[in-house]
Amino acid sequence: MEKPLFTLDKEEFRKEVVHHLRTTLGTSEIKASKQAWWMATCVTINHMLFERLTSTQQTHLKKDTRAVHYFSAEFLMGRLTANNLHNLGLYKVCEEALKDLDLDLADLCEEEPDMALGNGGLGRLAACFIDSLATLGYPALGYGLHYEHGLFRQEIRDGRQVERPDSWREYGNPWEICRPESVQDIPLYGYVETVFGDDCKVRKVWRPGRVIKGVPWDIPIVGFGAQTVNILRLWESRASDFFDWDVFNHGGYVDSQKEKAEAETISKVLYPNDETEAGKELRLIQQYFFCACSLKDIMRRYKRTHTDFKAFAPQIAIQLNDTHPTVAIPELMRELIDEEGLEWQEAWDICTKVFSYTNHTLLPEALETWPVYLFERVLPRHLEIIYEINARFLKNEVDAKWPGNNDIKRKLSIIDEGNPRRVRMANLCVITSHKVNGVAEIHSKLVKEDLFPEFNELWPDKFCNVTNGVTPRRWLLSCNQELADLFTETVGTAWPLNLDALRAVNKFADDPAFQKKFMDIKQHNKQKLVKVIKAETGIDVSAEAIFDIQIKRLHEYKRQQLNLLHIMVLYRRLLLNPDYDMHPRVFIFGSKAAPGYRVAKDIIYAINKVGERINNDPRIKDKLKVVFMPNYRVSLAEKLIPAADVSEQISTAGYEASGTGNMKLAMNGAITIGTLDGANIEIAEEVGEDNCVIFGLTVEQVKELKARGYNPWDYYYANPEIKAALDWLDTDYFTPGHPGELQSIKKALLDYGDTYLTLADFAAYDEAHKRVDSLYRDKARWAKMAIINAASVGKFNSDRSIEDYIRQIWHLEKCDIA
Ligand code: BZD
Repeated sequence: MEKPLFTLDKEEFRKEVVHHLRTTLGTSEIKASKQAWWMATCVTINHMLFERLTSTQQTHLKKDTRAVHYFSAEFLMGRLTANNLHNLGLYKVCEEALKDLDLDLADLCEEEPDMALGNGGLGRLAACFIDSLATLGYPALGYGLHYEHGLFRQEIRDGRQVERPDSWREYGNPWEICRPESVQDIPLYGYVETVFGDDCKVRKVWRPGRVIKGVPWDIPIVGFGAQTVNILRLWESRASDFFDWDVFNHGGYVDSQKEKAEAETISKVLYPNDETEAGKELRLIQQYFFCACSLKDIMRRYKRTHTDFKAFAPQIAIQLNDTHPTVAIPELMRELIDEEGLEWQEAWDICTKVFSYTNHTLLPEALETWPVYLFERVLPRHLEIIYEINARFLKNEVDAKWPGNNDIKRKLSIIDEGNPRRVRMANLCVITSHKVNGVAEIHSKLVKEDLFPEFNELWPDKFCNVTNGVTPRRWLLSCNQELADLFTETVGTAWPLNLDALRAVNKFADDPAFQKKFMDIKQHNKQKLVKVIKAETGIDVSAEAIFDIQIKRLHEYKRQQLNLLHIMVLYRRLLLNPDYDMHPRVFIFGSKAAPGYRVAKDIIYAINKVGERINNDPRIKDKLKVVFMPNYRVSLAEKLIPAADVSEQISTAGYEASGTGNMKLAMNGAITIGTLDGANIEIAEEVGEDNCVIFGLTVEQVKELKARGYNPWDYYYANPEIKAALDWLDTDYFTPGHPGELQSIKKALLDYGDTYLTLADFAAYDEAHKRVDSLYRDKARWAKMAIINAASVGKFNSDRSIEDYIRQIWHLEKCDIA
C-alpha cells in the first residue's frame, strides 16, 4: 500500500510542490509568480486532503451514519492554507520545504484571498463549528451559498467607508471542487393546482414558473489530526437546462442571456446586512435556493440506502443557523407530502424531529419577516403549507392552553396580521424545532423570558443554551505560533484538542521567567502589527504603547461611539494638561458598516477624522494614537488579535447575544474591558473578575433605567467632559472647513434618545479605563492577568460547543475513519 501522504518529509513535500508547479500550474521554478507557488502548495495539500476525504465518505456510507446538516446562509472561512497545514500536522514540514526553495510560507499564505462568505460572528461561528465537527470525528455537512462576491471590500477614502466588490475566486480557488453529478433543479414562482389523482386522492401540485439549476461546490474540511475530512457544500445558481434553446436559435440571443444573468444573480452576492432585516425578494430566493438544493441533496443521499422514510429522522439532523434557512421547513414538508406521498402528520412528525434552531439576536429589527404577498408570488405552495402549520398550531396548541385568548394567538401566530401581512420566520422555527438554543447563558435566558415567554410556557423543554466557542487551531495555534510553541513547551501537545489543559499554565502566572517569555511574545506580535499598521494606514505607532483593540461589525449597540467619546475626552485632558498622567495608548478599530446604515458609517468617519487630528497633534507627544484598519476580515483579525493588550467588549448589556471576538482576544492574552453582556459574563467567570475589567449597567439595570425613562441630556448637563466632547462635534475642529460634519453622532446620542445608553455608561467606562491604565503600569500584575486569561478560556473551545450540541440536540456518534 502506498505510504499515507501526510507523513511526507520536507524533501518529498518540496518535490511535490515543484512537480505541481510544472505539471498543474504549467510554469517553472525560474518564472513562477508567488501566486503560482502558493497554488502549487495548495495542490500538494489537496493531494492529502482528498485521500482522507474519500476514506471519510466511504466509511460514512458503509456505516450508514447519522449526520448533522448545518444549514447556514454564511460560512466565513477566511484563508485555508495555514489552517489546513496545521490540521494535517504539516505546517512545519511545508515551511522547511519551501525554505529550501527560498520561499517563505507565511509570505505565500498572503497570496490567498479571504473566503469572506459571511458578515461577522454568525458566519465565523459556522466556520469554527465545521472545523470542530471534523476534528471530533462527527459525520457532518455544512450547506450554504456559493456567493460569487463575498462581503464587500472596504476602502477608506477621506475617512469614509467605500464599498468595493470582493472577488475572492477571480483567479480560481484551489480548495473547491465542482460536483456536476450532484446538480439540482430548483423551481420558483408559478401557481398551485389541486388535482384528483389516479389513487382517488386530492393532491396539490406546484406548477413552477421558472426553474434554476443549483451547482454544488465542495470545500474539504479537515479536522485537526486529519482523521476526518467532512465537506462544506455551497450551491451556485445557473440558468437551468430547461433553458429555451428555441428562443436562442430564433435570434433570441439577448433574451436568453437575460435569463442566464437572472439565474446567476441568485448566488451573485452576499447581503451585507448584519443585525437588520433586508426583506428583499432576491434574499428570499437565495434562502429558498440553498435550502431546496440542500434538502434534495440530503434526500438523494438518504435514498441510496433507504426505500421509505422511517429512518429519515433517526438519520438526519438539520441545524438552522438563525432564521435565514427557515424556508427549509415548508420545503421539507412539501417534498415529503407532494413529492413522496406522505400524509401531513407523518411529514410533520419528521420535520419536528429533524429541525432545530439557533437564535443569534434579540434585536427586534433583526427578526426576519416576509410580506405574505411576496411569499405567495415566489413560493405559493410553501405559503399554503405555512398557513396549514399555523392553523393546526393555533388550534391544537394555543387554543388548548389559552382558550379564547386572541391576544396570545395574535402574538404567537406565524402570520403577523399587520399591513402588509407578514410571515414571522422565528415563530415558524420555534413551532417546528425540537430544540431552540441561544448562544450564551444570559442570551438563552433572555430568549426564553423576554423573546419567547409564551412558547417557553408551552414547551419548556424546547429551550436550551449552547455557549459559543472558537476553534483554538485557527485562533491560537495558527495565528499565534510563538505563543502556541510556548504552551506546547509548558504543558505538552494536547491543548489544541483539549484547551482546558492550558489551565496548567496558571501555576506559572506569577513566575517572572515565564512572564518574561509570555510578554516577549506579546511584544514581538505588537512589533509585527506596527509594520502592518504602517503599511495599511501610514500611521506610526509605538509597540511600547497599550494596544487597545475593538474589532467587530459596526453597530450602535456594540458602541464604538462610546470608545470614540472616551478617546475624545482623553485627548481633551491631554490638551488641557500635557502632563496628564497616562501610559501611551493606541486605540485600534477594525469594522465594516452595512452600506445602508447611515449612523454606523458616520461613526467610521468620525473615528477617522478624530484620529487624523489626534495622530498629527504634536502637543500630545504621541501619548494617544487612533488607528482605523481598513477592510477588517478574518485574515486581518489573525494579525490583530495576537497583538492586543486590551479587548473592547462594551455592548449595552442585553444586546450582544454572545460575542466570539471576546473569546479569541482573551485566548491570546488580552485583558477584557467589558460589560456584563453575552459571553463576557462567562469569560469573567472563567478568568476571574480580578483578571478582567468589568463596568457599566447590568441587563437588569438597563431595563430599569429604560422603564424609568432614560434621558441622555441629564448626563450631558451633569458631566462637563461629556458635554465638551459632544459640543466639539459641532465645530470644524476635526473636519477643518466643514463644521458640523460629525453632528449626526451627537444627534444620535441626544436628540434621538441614545437608544444604547452610551452616556449612561460613560462614567463607568472612563473609570474602567483608568483601572486598565494603572494595571498596565504594574508590569508583573499585567503579565499575570494576561497569562491567566490565555490559560483559562478552555470553555470557549468550539469543540466544547459542539459536544453540547451533540448531547442536547443532535445525539450523534463519533465515527472512526479507517
Ligand atoms: O452572532 C452574531 C451576534 O451578534 C453575536 O453576539 C454572536 O456571538 C454571533 C454568533 O452567535 N450575529 C451575527 O453575526 N449576525 C449576522 O451576521 C447577521 C447576518 C445576516 C443577517 C442578520 C444577522
